[in-house]
Amino acid sequence: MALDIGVLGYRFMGTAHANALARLPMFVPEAPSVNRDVIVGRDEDALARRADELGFDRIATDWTDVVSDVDVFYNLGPNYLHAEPSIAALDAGTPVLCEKPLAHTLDDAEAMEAAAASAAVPACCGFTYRFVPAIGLAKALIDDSELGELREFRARYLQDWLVDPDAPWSWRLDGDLAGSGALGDLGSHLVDLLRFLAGDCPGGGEIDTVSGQLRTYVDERPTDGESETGANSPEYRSVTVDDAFTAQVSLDGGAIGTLEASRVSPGHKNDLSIEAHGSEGSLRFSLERLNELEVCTRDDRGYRTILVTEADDPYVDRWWPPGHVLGWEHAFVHENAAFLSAVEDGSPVEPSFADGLAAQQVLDAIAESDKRNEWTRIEER
Ligand code: SOE
Repeated sequence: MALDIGVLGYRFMGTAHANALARLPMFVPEAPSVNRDVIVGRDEDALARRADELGFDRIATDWTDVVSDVDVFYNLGPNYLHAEPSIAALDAGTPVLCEKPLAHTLDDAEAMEAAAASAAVPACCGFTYRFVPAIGLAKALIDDSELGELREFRARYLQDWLVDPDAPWSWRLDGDLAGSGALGDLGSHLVDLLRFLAGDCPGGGEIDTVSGQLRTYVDERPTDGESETGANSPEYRSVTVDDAFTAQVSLDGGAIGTLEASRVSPGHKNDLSIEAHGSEGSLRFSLERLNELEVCTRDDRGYRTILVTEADDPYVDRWWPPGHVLGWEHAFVHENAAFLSAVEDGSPVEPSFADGLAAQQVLDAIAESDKRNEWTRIEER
């Protein structure tokens, strides 16, 4: 019996996940079969069009009608809408995948994690980049001590879609709706990847103290339509989130690191890059060259580039012969297969809402450190 899927949100992430769901029968046939049942949004005309384009059977304009009516609920809406629908779904016993960051506030993230902890169903936070084959290989190398004891971790995520001061205002630029800017939107990926890659190795562990700086360079932007509240939008609206952040972090295992993200770095499109340096070696990854992993281990004189397309590389056996490279969207197929298999087995899923909350605690501490202008400890609030 196919799992009926309900999805809140039908734009960028709605498309990425709908595409992944459509690929499953062909490339991951052992994954549960799914029915793209209902897509939820506010604009009925846009919804009807997108439901047709994304292959959903029906539309709904009220998520409360959906969360207990489907087998699985995907919350791909704006950050301020992550908590209430996800908690309602979990309380109704419906498994949830919620996009990152888990929430726009630490309080909401804690409430979501608590709901997931008491629900007997999987709750996944959409840190998709864990499911890139080269990231899976990086984790295997680190866990096999190929780098020795981790000492330094450097991660950055640079984009430039807000370089133009006339790039229109959106909910992502409102602290009350998004929670933060580059910090939560992009920094959440960096924090999760650091936790995923370094969480289980000597020198790694959890981030315990941070020192952060946030910057907003453009403090108002033009609106190009109705505001989130539906009121007639003024010509310009304030930007109340960061355009960019940098942070120094220390891990409880002793390693140190830097995390930085920006949405105003000219020439950088989707430039997530990671470097990990240990006592025995280093590795380097770039999302814009996501099929490659650069590695320098004890026997190498410098970095060598591994093309991560062999059948025994993580997830690759789903796809093509060696050298037939994958794209950004394939990680969503891997993520959906893992999540839906956990739904079918009733087993825990990672990244979980607890992972989402752990990332939110770091984001919150970085913002707090910026406010206080001092190092700040990650509080288990
Ligand atoms: C916008 O910055 C964005 O779409 C992020 O929200 C995604 O998480 C990232 O993967 C790509 O860029």
